[in-house]
Formats: sequence, C-alpha cells, structure tokens
Amino acid sequence: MTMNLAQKLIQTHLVSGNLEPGSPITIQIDQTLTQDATGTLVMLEFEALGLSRVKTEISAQYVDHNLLQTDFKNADDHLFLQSACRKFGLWFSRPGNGVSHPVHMSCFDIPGKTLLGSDSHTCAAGSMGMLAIGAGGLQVAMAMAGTAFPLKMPKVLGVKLEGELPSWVSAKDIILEMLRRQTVKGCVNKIVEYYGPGLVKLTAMDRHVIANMGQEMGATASVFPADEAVKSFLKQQQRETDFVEMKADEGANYDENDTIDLSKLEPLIACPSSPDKVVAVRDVAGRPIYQSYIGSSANPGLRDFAIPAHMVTGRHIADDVSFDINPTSRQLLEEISRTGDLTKLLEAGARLHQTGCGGCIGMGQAPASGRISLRTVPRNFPGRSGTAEDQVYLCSPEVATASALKGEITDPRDLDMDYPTFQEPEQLPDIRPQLQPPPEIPVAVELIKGPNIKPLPDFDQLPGSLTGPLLLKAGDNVSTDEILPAGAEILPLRSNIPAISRYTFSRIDENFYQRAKNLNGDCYVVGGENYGQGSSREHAAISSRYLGVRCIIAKSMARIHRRNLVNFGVLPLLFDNPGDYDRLKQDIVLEIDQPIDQLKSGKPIELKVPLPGDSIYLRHDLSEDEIQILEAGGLINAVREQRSEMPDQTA
Ligand code: MIC
Repeated sequence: MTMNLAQKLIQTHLVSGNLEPGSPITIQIDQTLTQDATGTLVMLEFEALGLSRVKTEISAQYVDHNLLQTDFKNADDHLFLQSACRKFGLWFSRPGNGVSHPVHMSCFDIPGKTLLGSDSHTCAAGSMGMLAIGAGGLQVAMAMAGTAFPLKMPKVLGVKLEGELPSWVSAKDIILEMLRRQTVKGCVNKIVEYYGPGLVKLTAMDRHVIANMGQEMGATASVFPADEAVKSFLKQQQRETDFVEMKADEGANYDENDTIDLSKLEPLIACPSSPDKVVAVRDVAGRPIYQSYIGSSANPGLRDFAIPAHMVTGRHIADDVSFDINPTSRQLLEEISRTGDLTKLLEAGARLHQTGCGGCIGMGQAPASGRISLRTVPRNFPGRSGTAEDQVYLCSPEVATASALKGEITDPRDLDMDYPTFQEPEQLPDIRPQLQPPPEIPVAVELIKGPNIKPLPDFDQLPGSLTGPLLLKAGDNVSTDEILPAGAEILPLRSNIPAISRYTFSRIDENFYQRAKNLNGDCYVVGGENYGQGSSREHAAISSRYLGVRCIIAKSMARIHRRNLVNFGVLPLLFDNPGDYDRLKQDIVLEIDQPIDQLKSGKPIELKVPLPGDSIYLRHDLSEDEIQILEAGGLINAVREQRSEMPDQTA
C-alpha cells in the first residue's frame, strides 16, 4: 500500500489502532518540548503523578515566554523549571536562548521522529519531516513518562505547491493564503502535508513559517518531506549526521487535496482580529500604523531579519512608527550582530527587544489604543496584544518593514526598491552548548518552589445529576486567549491556579469570576463553532473547572482544548442540532441526569431545559478511554487509580 508521509510517520510510531481516519489511535512519542508558561504545570503534574525520570529520547524545557521579571514570580518559575529539569532528566534552555520552536529545530529536530509539545505551535517541527503535535501539559507529562499519545487518526490534506514565489512574496504569504482558503477551523482533526515542485526553493525555515501556523487552521500537524533543504539546515547546524530522507511514497493519495500556484501569490495580510481575515495588502494599504513588529515563532529565520535589514539600509522608519525587532534566538542575534544586519536595523530607528516570545503573547509591547500594529506573529485574537480592542494585523517581514518605512500599510512592491537577495550561511555556531543537558545519571535534586507555585487542585468526580445555571453563553471561534488571557499581568500566575482563575473569561465577561464565586456550585458554559481555538494552555480548562464549570456545550470544538477539558474532568458536549444553540439563554438552569451512564449508552444525551418544547439533545465524540477519564474526575485521578492497581506501570 502506498502511503503519504503523514501516514508513514504515524505507522512507524503506532502503538494501537489503525490508519482509518477518525478511529482512535495511540502513538509513541520520541521527543517532548515544554516552555515556561505551560511547563511549570507540566512539572507539577509529573510530580503529582509520582513519576521520577523522563523516558523519551529527548525532552527539552525552554524559558521563552515569561521573561519580564517585574517581581519574583517569573524568576521563581525559571528556577523551579531548572531544578525540575535536573530532577526529571530534561534539557534546560535558559532565558535568553530564544523561542522554543526554532531553538528546538536547531538543536534537536530529527526527520522521522515524533515530537509532542505543550505549546500549540509545536507543529512547526513538521518543517523537518517530523510528526510534531501541540497538546495540553498533562498530555505532555504522560508522554515524558513514556505513555503513548492518544488521538483520533486525522485525515490528511495534501497541498501541492507549484511554481515559484514572485519577488516580495514569501513563506508567510503561503500560510496566509492557506488560512484564507481553510479559515481558522478548516483543518481540525486533519494533518496538512505539503509536497510538489514548489518546495524546491523553500528553505527549512520557510517551511517552519508555514508549518507553525498550521495550528491557526486547527490542524493536528503540518508535515513537509525531509529533503535537500532539511539536509542543508542540519548541515548549517553542524548536525548533518541527523539527516534521514523522509518522503511520501510515489503515487501516494490524500484524503483531501488542494494546490497552490506560488507564482500567483501576492503580499497578503490578516486583518483584526482573526488569522483567517486575509486580504491582499493592497486592499488595506494606506492605513496609518503605530507599530511594526518583526520576530516570533511564525517568522523566526535569519532571512526574516536580514531582508528587513537590507530594506532599511540608508533609510529611516517613519516618525510615528515603533519598529520592534524581537530576535528569535541567541544564535540569530549573534549572527545578525556579526553580519551587521542588526546595526542596519538600529540605524534605521528600530527598537531591540530581548530574544523570546515577547509581545506575541502580550508580554510587553502592547500597542497604543486604537492604533494599528503590524506583526509577523502567528495570531491576532482580540486583546491578545494586551491592549483592549486592539488592531493587530498579521503579515510577512517584507510588508511589516515596507509599512514601517512609509508609516502606513504598504505593499512592498510599491516601494522604489529591488527585492533584496539573501543567502543562508553554510554554517552557524552550534547553539547546543548554551543549553544545559540532563544529568547523565539520576541525582537527588530538591524542587525549588517559590511562594507563587501552588499545588494542583484536586478535582472530584462528576455528580450523579449535573444541575446548574448556564453561566456564560459565548459565540463562535472563542479562543483560549479569551477563556484565559495571557499578557504580562496574568502569565506570572501560570503556576498558581487559584490566583489565575480570577481572570477566567474576563475578556468576554469581566464579572464571570465573581458570578462563579457567588454561585459556588456546578455550572455550564455554551459556545458556538470551534470553541477553544488557539493556544494549548491547559489553564483555560483547569481554571474553568476550578470555578465550577462542569460541562461545555458547543457546536464544535478545537482539538487541544477539547482534550484539556477531558483531562480536568469537564464534559465537552456538542449540540446534536446546532440550531438549539439559539434556544439557550444565559442563566437558565440546565440538567443532565446520570451523565456518565448517558455517555456510555451511545444514545443522544438529554439536556433538560426549562423551555417549552422539552429537552435538547446533545452528542459526544469521546473515546472509551476519555469517558473513563471523565468518570474518574480527570486524568490525574484516572492515572492514580491505575497506578494503585499496577504500581510499577508508569514510574
Ligand atoms: C501562544 O502562542 O498562544 C502560546 C503562548 O505560545 C500558547 C501557549 C501558552 O498559552 O502558554 C500556545 O500557543 O500554546
């Protein structure tokens, strides 16, 4: 049987199940990636599960999100993570080394391997012929313990790339074109596999740009072949021996197909406030901008900084613009310093920020009220920049730089300038010595826990009858940034669930926390399509559960958040008839009798509502394992139960 590359990667890691789309499978995970904003909980979970040392080939912990140290909290988290790496056997990447995804790519990506990361943009490693998936922290903790990762066998969407990109059009425009076609929910439970002659001129870093934002379409993973471009990247990183050719079989089929003729693309831009609101730059050209931002995991490559540097050489940015340079990694910062590109950017009036995720997640760099910010980052969900009712547009470094020069949204083709050329250096300094390896043999290490690091809350099982008010009715495409915002004020509370829960749903209803506290009991939340899109932060599920939300009913749900809800004992249910969404009004009391029995029955689930015309019927797409987890009140409880029966299974 001929197989596409996604199927091959799954087949070689399959522990249970078969490749029939939609069927439950489990796969072995070779590597894990955690970052600080999600990693503190992962380590607390690893500890709570009673586990001692990771069993993966490589597990790496990065500090790239919580870099502003306005008090002790983030600094304490960094020390905690460093001690956890020593104790549990992970690599530790200290603050200043850079954004997890490109640093992991430089140090550890190996074609043919699987990677699970507690960051939704883990899918970026698909650029290297890997199967790389973002997941909630608890899922990653389980993978660190050597447990196979459960998912539904995704459909594979094959995207054939043809032709060559014109001048001033780059990888970001390819993924923006994909978003224009697929929207933010078009690829849920799908892997997007890119192939075809158009790949030849796309470097591994160009592919990273495309693979990274697969998450913005809801995809489980993005996959590229490991070919000459991947080999050159590994050579550049002095890791050529890690190269393994990976490609689809000749004549392989895909569940769905699409084609992009690269030569037909033009500079694109995603308008506020969703990554799929994509239009041609020329359609919005002329709007005055306040900020133009280069960097993040969505445009992390050397060329993404070198091209802007060449564009601004001998010129100065407009007076009203803040031109923000966020170097992706220490390696990149060293290289642009060495080549002089950094000087060119600074001479043109750029502002230099520290390496890391920075303003992408609202950790500083918030734009002024009502002003336009152009960013090369992956997402522009409402308020994510830190400014209420922000106006964030997503674009390529070329568009961001042209606009910084002009002071307004500008199609770079309208500049009186030749398209700069860029040649990747043959070799870069090896960054791995900057990371701290795990101790070779286990050593006794005390976890360093500052006062803000609180134990995980214990959650009980679902009650026999789940009765409570509909505390919040939300719309379509609610992102986890709206369920539990990030930003400089809230991110330092990531290891303190009681404290962070105060911000639950605050972007949608600033009184939600108080209303939940007053209720002090079980409640429901209703959402529209694609509920919980975006980030992998399991805090969005935990804080909901902590405030008494026991059931989410939506028209459809995003993959990672849905599973995070299950992991923390919150029922993720779907309207059998999406039209019933309109019948439910906030504050009415809802009831599901014997929820677990109803889940197991295979029949529609009856939701009792105080409305004329009786009950509403719901459905679920839970596997048997997921129902068991819900029955136990969450995954930690379920694992503890299992471990008490089989003490040596996961330690
Ligand atoms: C993001 O881009 O939203 C984040 C911050 O990287 C998140 C992780 C987090 O919330 O910590 C993600 O994408 O998973």
